[in-house]
Amino acid sequence: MSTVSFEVPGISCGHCIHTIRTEVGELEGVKGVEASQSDKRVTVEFEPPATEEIIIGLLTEINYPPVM
Ligand SMILES: [Cu+2]
Repeated sequence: MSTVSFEVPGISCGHCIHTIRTEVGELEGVKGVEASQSDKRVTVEFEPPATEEIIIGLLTEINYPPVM
């Protein structure tokens, strides 16, 4: 199991949190998603076949690109 944490400046409200949790949570291999509105961070616990690159790609696709 791996954990990765991203800064996502586009998080502005509870709807963003809900969208991110739902979309990232549906990725195969993702075991947990935490998204925080106050510090604009997304933390994901995952295992294969999910990868950091796939998670970044999905966040970018749904218009919440992480800042690395
Ligand atoms: Cu929002």
